[in-house]
This record gives sequence, structure tokens and C-alpha cells, in this order.
Amino acid sequence: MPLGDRRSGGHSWVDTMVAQCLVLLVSVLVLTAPGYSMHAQTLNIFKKSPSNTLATALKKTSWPKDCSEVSAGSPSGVYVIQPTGLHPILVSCEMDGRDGGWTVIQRNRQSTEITWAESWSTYKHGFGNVHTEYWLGTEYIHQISKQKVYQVRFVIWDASNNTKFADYNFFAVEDESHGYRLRLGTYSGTAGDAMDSDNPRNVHNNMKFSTKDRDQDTYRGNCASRSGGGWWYSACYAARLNVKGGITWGSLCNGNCKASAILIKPAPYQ
Ligand SMILES: [Ca+2]
Repeated sequence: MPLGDRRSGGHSWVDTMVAQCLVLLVSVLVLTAPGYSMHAQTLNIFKKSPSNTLATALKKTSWPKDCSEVSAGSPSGVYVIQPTGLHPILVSCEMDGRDGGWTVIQRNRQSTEITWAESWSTYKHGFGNVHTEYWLGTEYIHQISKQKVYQVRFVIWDASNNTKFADYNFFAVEDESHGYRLRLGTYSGTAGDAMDSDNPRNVHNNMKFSTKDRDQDTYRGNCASRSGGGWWYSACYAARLNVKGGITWGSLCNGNCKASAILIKPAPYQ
């Protein structure tokens, strides 16, 4: 029914529309509550009214499953995604250039105010500020990574603020019952292969995730307690990105890296 017919058609349709608007608005407020804000694209659904497009927008039940499904040409920024089987979540998307569509699962910098020394459950559901430094959440990373075949890009800004990359052509995080174990493919890049190693003392590939209150490393002590943040420790690390002020990536920068980011997107092969 066109919007103009509402006077002759009674109030019920309009009331339903208002109710749906309120429900959606409340959802938006909840999503934006803990220091988050949403990208304009999400709010544009309100601007396309009044017409049937509003009704269409309100019926929208599917969000992008990851940043690779955000429409081409969109700017980098914060978006709502909804991985299969999950509620909608906010993530930062790297959309710039031809090589866009990356979902940012971690971002840190040397001068961060985040302690990173958080518990298993805090790591599980994520923390920080999606606009600056944050951990998306180990559970959400797992849920995203099981949707498709993913690749990962570790971006490291070294001590001189040069940007370096470490790409792995496969990326997955197993479920919580398997300790959120990390699975990486073959390395290529400019930062060095700090996540994989023949040395069992500092390898990260195939390691379980550990936090200060859940020691799943291969060290007699507790790597996460000694090092601050949760990570896929062995005994203990060659790469340490989840830390306040001591970001390390192999021999590239040892405790003095300027910043880091971890990005994932579907591999070109599926
Ligand atoms: Ca241990």
C-alpha cells in the first residue's frame, strides 16, 4: 500500500511502520552504545524514505558476512557485518584501492591506551575502540573464518614507520573447544615470516590461543601473564602484536614496532 493511502486505510500500517522504525532505531542505539559509531551507509536506509524503499529497507535482514561483501567503491571505515549464525557486529573495513574488502580483526599502535592484558572472556568477545585500537573478538574471528576460505595479512609499521606485510594464503581459527587454535597457510611478504617457524619455542602457527587466565601455551610458565596480552603463544613468541607498547615482529622490530593490523578476506581460490 502506498504511503499516501494511509488516511483511508486506517492506522495499522502506519503504526506497524513506526513500531518497526523504533525497533530498528533501538537496535542501532544498542549497537552504537559502547563507544562505537556506525558508518553512514548503515544510516542511509533512513534517508531513502519516504517511499517503498523504506519498507524494503526495514525488511532488510541480511548484512554483509564480512567486509568483502560490502559494496565495491565504499570507503574504508566502520561497518555492520553479520557472520553466518551470529548477531550483527561492528568491524573496521579496509576498502581502499583495488585490493580492498579486508576485515580488520586487530589494530594496535605503540602509544595505545589499551592494556591488552585482558581475560579469556574479554578476548572472546572483543575490546577496544573499533575506530582505533581493538581486538574484534576471538569467537567472532572464528565465526568469520569458518564461513569461507580466508587469507590473512599482518601489517607491521616498523621502528622507522615503514609499512611491511606478512601474508599467509590461508587463515582459520578453530572453535573454542579446540582452544581457538590458529591455522596459517604459506607466507609471502616483506615483514618476514614471524608467525611460522621450525623453532617450537617461538612458533605461532598451529598454536592454541592463551590469555593470562587460560594458559594453553607450550611453556612451563604462563606466556600471556609475562607478556601482557592474549596470543597464539608457544614458549613464548617471535611475534607479539597484542601488547601495550611492546609490539614485536620477528627481527623486523623487537618491542619497538610503531603499529600493527591484522586483516582477513576470502582467498582468491575457494
Ligand atoms: Ca604454560
